[in-house]
Amino acid sequence: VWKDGLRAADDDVPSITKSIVHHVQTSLSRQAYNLDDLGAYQATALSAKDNMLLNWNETQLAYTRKQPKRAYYLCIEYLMGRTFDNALLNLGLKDQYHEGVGKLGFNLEDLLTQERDAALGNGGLGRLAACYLDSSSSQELPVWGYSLRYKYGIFQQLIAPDGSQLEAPDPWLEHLNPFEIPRYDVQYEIRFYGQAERTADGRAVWSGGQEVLALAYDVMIPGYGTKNTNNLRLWESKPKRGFDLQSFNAGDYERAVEASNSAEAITSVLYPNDNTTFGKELRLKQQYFWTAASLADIIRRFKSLEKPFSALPDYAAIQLNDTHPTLAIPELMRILVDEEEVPWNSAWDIVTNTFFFTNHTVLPEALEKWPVPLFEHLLPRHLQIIYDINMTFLQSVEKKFPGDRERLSRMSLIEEGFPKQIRMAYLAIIGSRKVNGVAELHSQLLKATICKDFVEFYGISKFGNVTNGVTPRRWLDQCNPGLSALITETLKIPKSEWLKDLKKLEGLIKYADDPQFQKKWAAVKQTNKERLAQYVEATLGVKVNAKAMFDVQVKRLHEYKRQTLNIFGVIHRYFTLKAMTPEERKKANPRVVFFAGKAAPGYYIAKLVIRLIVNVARVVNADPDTKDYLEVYFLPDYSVSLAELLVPASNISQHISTAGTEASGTSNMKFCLNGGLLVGTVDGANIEIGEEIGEENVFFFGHLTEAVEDLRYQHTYHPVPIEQKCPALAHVLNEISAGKFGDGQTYEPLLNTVRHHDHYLLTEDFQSYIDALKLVDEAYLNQTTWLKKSIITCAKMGKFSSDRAILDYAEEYWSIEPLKVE
Ligand code: 26Y
Repeated sequence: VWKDGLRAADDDVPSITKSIVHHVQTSLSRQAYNLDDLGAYQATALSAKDNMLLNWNETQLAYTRKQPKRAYYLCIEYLMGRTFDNALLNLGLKDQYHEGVGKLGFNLEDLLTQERDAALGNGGLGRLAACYLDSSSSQELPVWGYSLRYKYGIFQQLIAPDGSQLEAPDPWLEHLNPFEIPRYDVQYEIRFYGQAERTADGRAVWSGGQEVLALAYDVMIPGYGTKNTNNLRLWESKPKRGFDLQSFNAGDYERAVEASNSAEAITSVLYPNDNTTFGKELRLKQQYFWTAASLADIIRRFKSLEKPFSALPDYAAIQLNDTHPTLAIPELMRILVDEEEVPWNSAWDIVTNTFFFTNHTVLPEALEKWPVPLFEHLLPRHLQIIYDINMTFLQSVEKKFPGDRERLSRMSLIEEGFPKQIRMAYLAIIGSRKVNGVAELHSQLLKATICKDFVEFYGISKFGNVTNGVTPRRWLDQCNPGLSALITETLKIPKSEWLKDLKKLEGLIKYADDPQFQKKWAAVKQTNKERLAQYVEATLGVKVNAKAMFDVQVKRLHEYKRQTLNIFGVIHRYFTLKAMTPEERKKANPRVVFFAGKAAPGYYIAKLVIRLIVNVARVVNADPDTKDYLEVYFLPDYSVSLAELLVPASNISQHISTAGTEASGTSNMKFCLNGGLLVGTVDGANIEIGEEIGEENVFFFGHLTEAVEDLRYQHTYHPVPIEQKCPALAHVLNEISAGKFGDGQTYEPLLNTVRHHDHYLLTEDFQSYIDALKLVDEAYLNQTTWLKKSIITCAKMGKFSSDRAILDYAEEYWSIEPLKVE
């Protein structure tokens, strides 16, 4: 029913088809009779968007009216994946749209795959942010996300004929993006460079330099089973003045557009680095551009409430997701002190009650530090402010620990050296109300390492833990509709109930031994494996044995994540199978090993690992002796959408980082939620997964965190040759060197990282890894006990819903409350 000329779809099928046709003819100005899937997708998505918009408007109106305290989630990455399917699910309109689209001669499933992933992130950090937005809306919490509208997301990964990774741009905005709304009325001016001159009253005037515009784009975040629809606001950089008219008139067109190009460069591309810093000025520019625009927006909204600035912490909590938005701290000081004339100490009080900081890694190479000269050139006023914060802070340290000069230099925001560097993590710690890690072990490690001095200074209560979570909407219901339906049918409660209260999955435990239920459970997994096999056939042109056990490791390529351990294990398995008689082989457990993941373009060793995997796959898959027992695939261009195919299809997944290096991991949660069993080290959230589902259902192996430091010490000062320490691994490395998988020379730099310092302790963990995989094989042979493990694993994953995590942040950190939109 059309309520008025502009009003779009209602939720009955005739209105839906009507609104789709309306968009075909108006928004797309095309005709229904010669429409392709892309056009049909766009029109259908626009129709769904209209539905979301109504909810979005009502939500924002409710927030404006009731003025609740809000939380702002600042994350420089949001790995959203596709929006359309999730929107239909959350709106509860999937069936209606399926039917409506069918009436127009299209298949909804085909239309869904027309959408390009919004891949504005690298990995765990960005995907976590996306899950948290879904949970915020679903839990009816007033939370807004802020980030950048990168014109190009994470690069597309191609595999060259020699097996190495190639990168291509990701022009995800090439076609119309139906899910974003440009807000031409929301723009802020952002300054860079120039001069900062202190004035007598402790304030300063920052002038000159470059000014660019930040333009807002809004992305609606619908909640599941609620009207509440939050907002993700993305900033695009634009030149303040279109181009330099003077140069233009003088005929110098290049110069005329230079300034505009430099402004647009800021949000042109996502940096493809994950867990390693690189210190480029453009990246610092991105960080400031984003935090300054977001703060300007937050402050404008706060000012409309007409409250004194001292009330800011009662109306806004700002979450700093890792150190990337830490500039928000000196920026808020600048706004308060320089622009709003708030006295320095009052301003600092406001700041330290408004911000919250989450750390996502303990790897030293990921800790951001900016060289003072670069920083001073780009943000002269902010450097002054940081120096002032540092001085006051160190005075208070001196007061608490008189005469402890070592401590002062350890805790200083400025690291001495050539050049001096600003320690962003320390700035985030001292500028925030509370600090947390993302899994129990990680939070413990933080307190014992990076935060140690700060724990001694502030006391332990400033430091907490919020274990990560994942949204069961996308990571179960959406990616695994078969399992979702089976769960609903078995629990005999509406799906909306357990999807919002994931502990309800425990109701499955009593069926874990039931042969009928087990049979259905196994059938769902089999269907998912066949779906993946079809994808592999369609993309790589090879047939996968879907009867074999599917073994999956998908994540960013990084030495600490040890994809090397996996591929060396595969090679070991291949040699073992090769050495068997055909009769012996028949007893082996057939296995298909999948890898996927991107390497940072400049990360040489990680790229070599990809090359090795691809070439091992070539040799192994071509061997008729072992073909029935072992296949290996590297699936190119890992993405959220590919994960949605892989996660439901795994029998086991591997999370095998060196103990103490993976802060949490979140794909471990996704695989287990879908009934895949976990092979992993005692690290990150693996530990808590083990606690929840019972260690008898997890395949743990490897050294514990406590042992790592000693082992590394041994490796440095008392190295034992690898032949002696781990002959099986030595054999694998020697065969690679000898050219078994293509030119051995190519891999020497990678092999040497293991032979020499072995920082990630492969030689120490290899044997126990192989042993763990043997246990997996034995367990898999008994399908009854295996299925029981699989069912219990899923049933006990309730803790890892991102709803639990976001409610924890809301209550223990941000002090915000749900506000239901009626
Ligand atoms: C400084 C810059 C180069 C940088 C860019 C991206 C540094 C770090 C990152 C990304 C870090 C990241 O994704 N960390 C992951 O966060 C997940 C969510 O908390 C964790 O589950 C995962 O263990 C951790 O590696």
